[in-house]
Amino acid sequence: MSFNMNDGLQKPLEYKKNQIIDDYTVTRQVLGLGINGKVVEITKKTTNKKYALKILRDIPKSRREISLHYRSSACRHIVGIEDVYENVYGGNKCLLVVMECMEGGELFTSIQARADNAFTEREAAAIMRDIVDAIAFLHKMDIAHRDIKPENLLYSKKGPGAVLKLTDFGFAKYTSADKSLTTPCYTPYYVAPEVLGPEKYDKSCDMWSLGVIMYILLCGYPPFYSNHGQPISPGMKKRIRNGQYEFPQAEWSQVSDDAKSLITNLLKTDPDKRLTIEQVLRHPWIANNLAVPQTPLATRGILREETDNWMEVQDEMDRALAERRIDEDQVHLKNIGLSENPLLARRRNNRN
Ligand code: I85
Repeated sequence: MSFNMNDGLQKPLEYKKNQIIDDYTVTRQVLGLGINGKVVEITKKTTNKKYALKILRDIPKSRREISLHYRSSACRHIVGIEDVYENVYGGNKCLLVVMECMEGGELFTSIQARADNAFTEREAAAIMRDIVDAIAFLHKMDIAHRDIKPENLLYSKKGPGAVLKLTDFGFAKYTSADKSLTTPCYTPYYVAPEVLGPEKYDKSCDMWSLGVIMYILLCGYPPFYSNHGQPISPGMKKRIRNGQYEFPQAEWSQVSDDAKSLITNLLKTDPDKRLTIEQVLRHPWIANNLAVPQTPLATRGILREETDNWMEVQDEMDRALAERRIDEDQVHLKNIGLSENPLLARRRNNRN
């Protein structure tokens, strides 16, 4: 196996120039549609093994996606990259990413399909631990994923022994604190905030998503949703902005306080107050996930009842993520301005 060898000795990414169809049989089986490209099933000719192929246009953005994904794929909880091709396809330059095939499908589909009755808080904690490991790996390398959502969490296979992995680096961003290489010369007095970079706020976007996913894992419905079944209502926007959500008794009365406190500290509207991935790793519900109570959860039943609404839940998470990616950059600009500027600081005090 060429991926998941977490020995720090990753071979450099090589774009193969020969035709992908020399090495793989491309099927018509579509596995999914991303915003940036289609994912189809292919088989390697020499081994007859299945893989997933993501087809991207050859533009700088796609090269960044591939480079960040490739560097991350040494993690056990991130989908592995097998090969990358640079081919011309109908006159257009394309980048073809061959990934290990995740045959177990999406996280919540698999929870919903479980045959055994009880899905417990301890199992939810084990799943969270896997997602947390993926994010910790990325954040340590100063990579923010920025699109952590249920559709991007896939199981390696069906049944026991399946590994949960994160995919789609289409919005991922390198968030180096050290901009000295990219911006070699500025005088600190005059440096614009965007030059310093919104380092921390990209990572905090991942932490918010983690909070939303954990909430859904524990009850089967999202913390924020629109009341009338419309895609995105002004009311829902307002609740997200104000962090207005509840733990309704019916599903939450048996859930541990540790779990609720973790969610509460992930769904902080102020990114500065939100937990970092390092803090989550040390949180007892994650660090000690084997000792989490085996309380049965309502999740599976609710996911089944609400199957028809699941597409809407996904759309809403997409839009919320898109807004957050923009919003938190602005929050960052505001924060720097306030801290450096006595006039603004006085205005702020007057307001309160
Ligand atoms: N295997 N977001 C939703 C899929 N193996 N999938 C999406 N962006 C990506 C599809 C649309 C994620 O980068 C995506 C990307 C990569 C994959 C991917 C990678 C590796 C898979 C967009 C499957 C699969 C394979 C066999 C069976 C099944 C699923 O999706 C299922 F169980 F569903 F039947």
